Amino acid sequence: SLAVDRIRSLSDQHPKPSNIHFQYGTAGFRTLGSILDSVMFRVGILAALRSKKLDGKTIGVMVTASHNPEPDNGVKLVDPRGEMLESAWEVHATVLANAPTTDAFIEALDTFVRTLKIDLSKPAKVVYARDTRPSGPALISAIEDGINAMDAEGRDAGVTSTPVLHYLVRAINTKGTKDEYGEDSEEGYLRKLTVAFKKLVAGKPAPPPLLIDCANGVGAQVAHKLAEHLGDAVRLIPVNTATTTPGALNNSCGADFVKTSQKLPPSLNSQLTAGQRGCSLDGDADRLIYYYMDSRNQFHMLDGDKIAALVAAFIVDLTKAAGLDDQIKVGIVQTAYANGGSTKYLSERLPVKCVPTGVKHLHHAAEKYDVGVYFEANGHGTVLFSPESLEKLSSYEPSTPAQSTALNHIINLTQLINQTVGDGLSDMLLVEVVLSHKSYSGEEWDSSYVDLPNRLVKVVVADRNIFRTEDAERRLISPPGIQAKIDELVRRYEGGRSFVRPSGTEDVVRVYAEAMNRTQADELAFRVAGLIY
Ligand code: 16G
Ligand code: ZN
Repeated sequence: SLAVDRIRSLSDQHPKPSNIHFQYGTAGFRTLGSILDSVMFRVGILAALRSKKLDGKTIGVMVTASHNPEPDNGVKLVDPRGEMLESAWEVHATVLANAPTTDAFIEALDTFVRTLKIDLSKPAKVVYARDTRPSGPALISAIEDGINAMDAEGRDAGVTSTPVLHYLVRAINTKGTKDEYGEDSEEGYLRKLTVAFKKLVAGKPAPPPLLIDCANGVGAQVAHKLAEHLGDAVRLIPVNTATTTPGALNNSCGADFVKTSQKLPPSLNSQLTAGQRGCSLDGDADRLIYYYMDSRNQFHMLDGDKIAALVAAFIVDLTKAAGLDDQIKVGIVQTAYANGGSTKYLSERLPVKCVPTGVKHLHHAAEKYDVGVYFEANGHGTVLFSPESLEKLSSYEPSTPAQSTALNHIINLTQLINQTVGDGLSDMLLVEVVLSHKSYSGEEWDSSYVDLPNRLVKVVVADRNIFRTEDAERRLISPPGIQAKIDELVRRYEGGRSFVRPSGTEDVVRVYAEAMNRTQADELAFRVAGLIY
């Protein structure tokens, strides 16, 4: 049974602030770091219980608020294969986090254990990590109290990126099995990626040095180590690496800044020269946005949609070259935020599915393809190879040297790509591989299709929960009547498209619009916003 006395005395040290409702949303719990202490303690307990429920498999806990401002923090749980926590447990997490007192919490725990028939005699293992936020260490110690309250085994993975933590969870749980994912350490991760990368670019001319904007976050630390492992294979130049400067994190830099403002971070202005390319990570290094300066010193952004198009085309080419194209089919997963230009371009070539925002939706949809390429426009994404495809790759006998080369490339890609979750650095190496194989500059990559001008607007409303959507968030079903008005507005704009959805991470409603030119996209966005005030 539960060690009630121990839980009680530890829980009393982590009281829930009154008048605050916590919610496990698309990205876990996320709010001001200063009010998350009780949530972290309870998440430690929940992680241990999830581990017991899954027969002692290791569960991951990541403390980060990604691209949000420095005072924010957050926490999310990672399931045994390195994927996001199963949705049903998001509700349990929310219930436990909101029990007002220690007594109420213990009662909720007890009910939870009985309803889910969790066998408390099973072992429990939890691995946890944090990003560079100043609130991180205290929040980690609250998680440790939760783990100790359950007498579970904790492993501190220190300060590292979100994708490394996801990798670790999968590596730990597959250790010694035939599905072994890699050595269960950050070093093991770096080695796995860089060994695959070096094989993929062997014999190719070294690409020009690559600027990486690390958003002054944990990506800086991982990028530095990655650069050492890569040596001359590609020279990385990490910038915005001030992880200890107060207020610097995600401030006018990083992938979210670039995507949202469609601008180069001012700190890179003098560094990115004509013809050069660079990229930005977000605060926990799970997102990636590329860009380049053209010969007239114009900035061009290459977002998640452009990455998906580049990578998917490359994998299709390789399956053809290997003679596997009728056995291994590539499919794409996007969200409503994917630029209409990309959706048109991709759906003329490959199956494309649209799903609601949030990595777990994309991930699950991508699992249904032989090779599923999923990217959010904001730069979060990866490529999944199904177990059957991996099997085919390992048993396939190529009939020509050219087929054999292509097959080896695909196999190396399965090692280079972090298949647990979107991974800014792994995706960056993937992009570099494709550019190197195709001898593409940023400009050539960009030319596959033209982005439609678009505009994203935030609207603060009294209650965002009254906004409900259908059709992968592309249509509003509530409040009634608004969708018809949106449709009517959209019809007046050439190439117009617009949708409204409640944010899963902020107390706002988002409006997206695109049209044939900048002015029209802006106008459509603001007129649709006007409908929902
Ligand atoms: C979270 C999601 C991200 C999504 C974003 C949308 C994960 C790990 N992260 O950051 O994929 O794009 O939320 O935010 O799922 P919004 O709901 O506020 O628009
Ligand atoms: Zn992130």
